[in-house]
Amino acid sequence: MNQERPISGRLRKAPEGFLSRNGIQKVTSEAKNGRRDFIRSTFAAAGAVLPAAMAWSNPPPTEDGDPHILNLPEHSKALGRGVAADGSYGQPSGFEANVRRRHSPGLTQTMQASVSFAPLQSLFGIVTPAGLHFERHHQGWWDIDPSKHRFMVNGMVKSPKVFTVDEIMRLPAVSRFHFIECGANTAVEWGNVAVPTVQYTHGMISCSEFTGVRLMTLLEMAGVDLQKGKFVLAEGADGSSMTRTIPMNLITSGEVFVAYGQNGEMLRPEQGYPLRLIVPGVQGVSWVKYLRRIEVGDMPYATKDEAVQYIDLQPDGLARQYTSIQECKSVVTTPSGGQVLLDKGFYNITGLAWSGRGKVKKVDVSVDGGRNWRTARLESPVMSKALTRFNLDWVWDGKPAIIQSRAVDETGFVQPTYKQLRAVRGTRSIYHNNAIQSWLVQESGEVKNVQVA
Ligand SMILES: Nc1nc2c(c(=O)[nH]1)N[C@H]1C(S)=C(S)[C@@H](COP(=O)(O)O)O[C@H]1N2
Ligand SMILES: [Mo]
Repeated sequence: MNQERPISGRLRKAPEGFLSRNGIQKVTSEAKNGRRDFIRSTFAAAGAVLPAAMAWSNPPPTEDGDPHILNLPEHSKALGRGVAADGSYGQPSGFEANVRRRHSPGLTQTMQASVSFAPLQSLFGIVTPAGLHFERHHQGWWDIDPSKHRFMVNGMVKSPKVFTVDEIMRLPAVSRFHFIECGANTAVEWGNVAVPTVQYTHGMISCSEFTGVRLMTLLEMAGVDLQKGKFVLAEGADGSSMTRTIPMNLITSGEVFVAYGQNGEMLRPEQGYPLRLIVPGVQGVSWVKYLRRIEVGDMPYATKDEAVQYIDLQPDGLARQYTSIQECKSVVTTPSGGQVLLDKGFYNITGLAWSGRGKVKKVDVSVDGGRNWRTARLESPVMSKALTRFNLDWVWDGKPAIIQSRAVDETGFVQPTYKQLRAVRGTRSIYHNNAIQSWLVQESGEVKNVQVA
């Protein structure tokens, strides 16, 4: 399970005397604003650590002035590889082979009814590359022939309709960035620390630009009866009988859509190719993959995946049903469990925040287990029901530090501590754990998953 790359791979110890001779001057002359000033002074304070790229793109000349031109690497002298004559689909660098989605051994009995987690610790920005999108299958995934796939609208409509994928792709399209989070994300941490890395604690979330047709457009084409029709049932074409009730008000608002596109290309088979339902802000299970049918009805359907599964057991022994919205949540992705800081000094604390109720308004970060908080920078774009990236400057003094993030959304909802969440929800739930995550940076630099009281 030790697939984590130490983040210190990006930092290098400068050669002796380097800061005073060359490096710091270069940075100083470029110092135009407070941020650069901050970085300069913190590197000076930290003593000897400076990202190599800030000062040099080539190795510095040696003492006798040798500019190293005779030591050019092979890739600067020989011909590189050409484009492929029969076309190609680009692949990540071979040096990034460790960046993979991974399953958690022992979590599920079969690989068909299982989960693979996205490597959040290795991702930048807010978009999840399609090949690293988390997977949750109830009965395996399929690569369905789009020319044979059909999508039906029936129930409380004037004229039930069957669409081909081509017919859907001719209709007015929308493209939107949204996160999808499995309701069971962070489930194993309800009672205590259970897994070592952010990939396993929070990796059942991904964010993509999806493209498709508003479900309302398709319902209107079938002559939906909005007087009677207050809910729809969404059904997938795999063997899991994945069916979920969705309230009509989410559909009339125009938010729900039937997607065929993901990050500029067709959906990946693992994500429901050729059609999947996008239900922004709502837990992943309602984003039905291999979507083949929408039935309009006048009450909730109480299917197996909402009556007995995907319910929240409360401390009093009763269970909540139809708790679909993914509440405001955030997590620091670097530094995070399994990573190693090799030296004290400057680090960029970074992470992700999201809310199923709209935009993220603010993220605060603590490095002392929640006693003091500083407000992080939110990187643009900040979009409704999409992942939001945050960053914060930090100088590690080499002493143990507990790093946390706390998000607030535009409704004013504040992400709870474990203490607050457990006071309401107990510890026996599976779904909707949005508690504040803590990472302990130990004196050795090793980062560990911990929970603070
Ligand atoms: N048809 C179908 N749709 C499905 C599922 C499934 O097993 N079959 N799993 C659901 C669950 S529980 C989740 S969390 C998401 C996962 O989507 P992903 O595999 O694209 O990450 O799809 C949902 N839609
Ligand atoms: Mo899920």
